[in-house]
Amino acid sequence: MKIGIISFGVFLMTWGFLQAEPQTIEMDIEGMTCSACSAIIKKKLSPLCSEVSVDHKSGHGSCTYESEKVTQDQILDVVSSAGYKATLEEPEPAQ
Ligand SMILES: [Cu+2]
Repeated sequence: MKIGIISFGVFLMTWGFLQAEPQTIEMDIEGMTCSACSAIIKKKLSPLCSEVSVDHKSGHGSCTYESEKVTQDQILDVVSSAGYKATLEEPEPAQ
């Protein structure tokens, strides 16, 4: 019985994941000076993104989001509302 409930839960999670079509956005973020800055941005983005990574040294941020619920503009807006300037990083062309 327990196993049945667990596998049903796994099924639901997998289903939700397949429906969501997660996308990843890569950003250049200006204005970060220390790890507190990247922590603030991470915290602000966490409600929108399933995975967030921000590095104040490289000025790079990336976040994984569900394209049906969140737009790239919303993510950039959240970063600028925190006081930093985010621009989309164009993916490097494959060589
Ligand atoms: Cu800082």
